[in-house]
Amino acid sequence: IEWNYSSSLEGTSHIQLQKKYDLFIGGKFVKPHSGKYFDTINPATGEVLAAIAQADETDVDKAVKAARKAYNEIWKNMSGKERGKYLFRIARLIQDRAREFAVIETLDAGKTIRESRDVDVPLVANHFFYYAGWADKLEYAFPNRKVESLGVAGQIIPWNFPLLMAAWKIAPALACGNTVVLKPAETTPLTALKLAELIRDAGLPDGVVNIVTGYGDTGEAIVRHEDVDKVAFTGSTPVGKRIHEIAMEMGKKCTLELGGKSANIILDDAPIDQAVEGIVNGIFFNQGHVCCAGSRLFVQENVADIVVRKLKDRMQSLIVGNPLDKNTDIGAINSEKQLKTIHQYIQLGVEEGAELYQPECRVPANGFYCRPTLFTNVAQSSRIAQEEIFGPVLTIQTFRTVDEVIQKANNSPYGLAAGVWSDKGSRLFNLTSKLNAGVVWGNTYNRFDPSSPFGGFKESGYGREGGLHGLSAYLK
Ligand code: TXE
Repeated sequence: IEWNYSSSLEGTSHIQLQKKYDLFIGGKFVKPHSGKYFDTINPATGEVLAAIAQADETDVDKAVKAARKAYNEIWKNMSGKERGKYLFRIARLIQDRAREFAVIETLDAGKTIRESRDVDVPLVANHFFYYAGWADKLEYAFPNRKVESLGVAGQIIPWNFPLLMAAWKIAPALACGNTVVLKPAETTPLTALKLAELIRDAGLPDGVVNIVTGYGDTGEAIVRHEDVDKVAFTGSTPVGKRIHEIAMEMGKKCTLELGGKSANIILDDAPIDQAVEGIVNGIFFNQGHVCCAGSRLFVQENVADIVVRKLKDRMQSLIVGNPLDKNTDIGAINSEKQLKTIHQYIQLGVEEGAELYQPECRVPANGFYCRPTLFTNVAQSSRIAQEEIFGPVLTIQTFRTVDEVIQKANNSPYGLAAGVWSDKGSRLFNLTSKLNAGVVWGNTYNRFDPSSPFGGFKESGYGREGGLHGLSAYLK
């Protein structure tokens, strides 16, 4: 199948996808034991992109055995410098194939090509570069510890940043000398499989990275496998809790990056136009499929009217549509299931008495799309203000005093991220220190860097990815 996207991205004329993708085990693409395949869909059109192998327990066992063999026979004993060379090579190959990765990510996930091209893929390369640099310096990173790898890491990732989450998982694990069995999400397996090809081309020893595709049961088979030493999961809170229980029962190391309902707080001295851009980026970036999305906006009462007015104006100019078009701001919702969830929450918000605003805009007839959505007049206890929607839906509440907003912002089962907007450094730092969130941005939002640890508190999970903390999670 060929997609001609020359109108949206100059330079490359087309992308070719296979009709069928197999499992990547022991350095080779192999057929699934059951012979079963499932479809991955282009959410922008609803059309099938490719058939994907469905791994069962037997396949997972094969992948874990391949990872163990590679660990025992090669990877564990390789010098950090050698491991680093492979990671550098992967990083450079990602840069070489950046366009291909960006287009495939957009096709499979529905995210805009602007974001895949300018955010996801560059961050993926950066992540590999960053951890490549640490591979031969682990004893300097942890001077008081004997650094020792864990063994085989089982990694399960979601569909909102498919390639980036694969990089967040694989790069630190490999840098520390572990081998990997990774399962991408069922709706977005294509870039992880492309990464498997790239890893093979980079000459990585067979079995160091294995990619098994499938649904939740495939993920659970990884978690339950007795020869998997560490589990790293990014996904929903209910599944995270289940994985935690299994991992604890089996005495495995575990890190969880789960949901969020992050507060974005505008103080009355904030630079308003800049803050409005930050709000838009905070909630509409990647269709709101972001664990740290600034989905709860808190505006100080005396500037609330102007902020809401400017925000509505700005929302009117957002373009919802074909994710391959460079002008699109909001692409397709990742799946029909997720679109349904979002619609249910919008309906719920209306029933809860909040005031709904959606700009008039045209969305394509086929595919899964949702207009940017705003709720004002929102009660703190309402479900739309408490639960993760994971879509382009923002709730707005107002506050009078800083103490009040601290109390409201922290009144959430989650604790992943937050944003604060103010002209005064003292007000920013005062607030950031009192917010119960793993990451707090000041006068910006959704900024990422491989050197910054990322992760949450409470129902947002535990453990950190990125930076030295991210290395620590893959060492004994
Ligand atoms: O998540 P799941 P879903 C939230 C978001 C979203 C909701 C549901 O609110 O609306 O979760 O999304 C694998 N053992 N987030 O249903 O099921 C699954 O195959 C092992 C926030 O897609 O958690 C996929 O690879 N693995 C989040 C991955 O877990 C299992 C990102 C995530 O899917 C499993 C995604 C099991 N029992 C959703 N069941 C974030 N923090 O960014 C499923 N999986």
